[in-house]
Amino acid sequence: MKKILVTGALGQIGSELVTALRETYGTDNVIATDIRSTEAEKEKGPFEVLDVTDADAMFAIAKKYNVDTMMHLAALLSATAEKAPKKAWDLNMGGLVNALEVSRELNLQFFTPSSIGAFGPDTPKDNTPQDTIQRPTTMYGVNKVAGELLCDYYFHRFGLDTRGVRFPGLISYVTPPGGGTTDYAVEIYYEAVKSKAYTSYIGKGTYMDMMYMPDAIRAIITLMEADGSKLKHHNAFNISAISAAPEDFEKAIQKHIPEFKLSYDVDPARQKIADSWPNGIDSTCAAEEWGFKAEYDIDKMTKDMLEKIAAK
Ligand code: VAH
Repeated sequence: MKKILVTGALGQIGSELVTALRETYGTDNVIATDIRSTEAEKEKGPFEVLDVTDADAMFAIAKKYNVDTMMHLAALLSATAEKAPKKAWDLNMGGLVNALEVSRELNLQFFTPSSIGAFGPDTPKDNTPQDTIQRPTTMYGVNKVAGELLCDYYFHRFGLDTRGVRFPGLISYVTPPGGGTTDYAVEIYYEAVKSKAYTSYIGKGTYMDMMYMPDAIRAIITLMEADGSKLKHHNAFNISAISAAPEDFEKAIQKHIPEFKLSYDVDPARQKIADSWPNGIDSTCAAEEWGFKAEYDIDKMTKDMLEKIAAK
């Protein structure tokens, strides 16, 4: 039976991943950790406060619970990282090296996400291949490319079973994202329900890969359960479900809220980041090597998002 340590467990991905892992493997087999704690979290299952830049603390928690799997999610996202690049480097890379070292010392199976942010302006923008040029122009992207290479290194050098995916922008209604470039694609649904109007900081015609959180969570668990001998790539699998621009969300929302109005007030900083990323990536390797398949297109996601937010 798996015993899993999750870092960044209170984040947009972590909060839903912990719930899904506990349903799959049992509450007591999933140790949630984050830089802060809440009483509510402690009541849901094993929880520890952990600053991922503290290697000794991370090792102690992994040892205390005798885990066999590490899912490392704690990181600063793209827009925040551009405002504080040195802090982002220290947290994103320091935390990752600690998680890899603890995993190596205790021989844990390892997961950490990369992102479409690992691509840059020179990367082919459409049907972006699994293996292609990666010269990102953001600190977040530099962190993600370095992270991909580090995870490959730990696999080849130490035989550590490292696995990961390049996530698109993730859309969810449980825990809001913080400091991302794709956050507009979450905000738009909340504002559609609340005020039937939204002003997008990303401009019309800006295509980016997106995915509904249920598809993302299923992808993590499917990849980690896959037969490792069948994986040609181990880390940084391209996965996507939707390639969309703000006007595509507007159209999908108007099928449910006809009076919904989308306007634009472009934020140059986040637009610059978005413009450096692909329009749509190719997920063939993930499909062939471990059976990745997204179930939510923009219409199915929009229906569920609006219903769930209205019910909150
Ligand atoms: C961000 N949501 O915007 C994250 C993600 C692909 C985007 O990495 O930074």
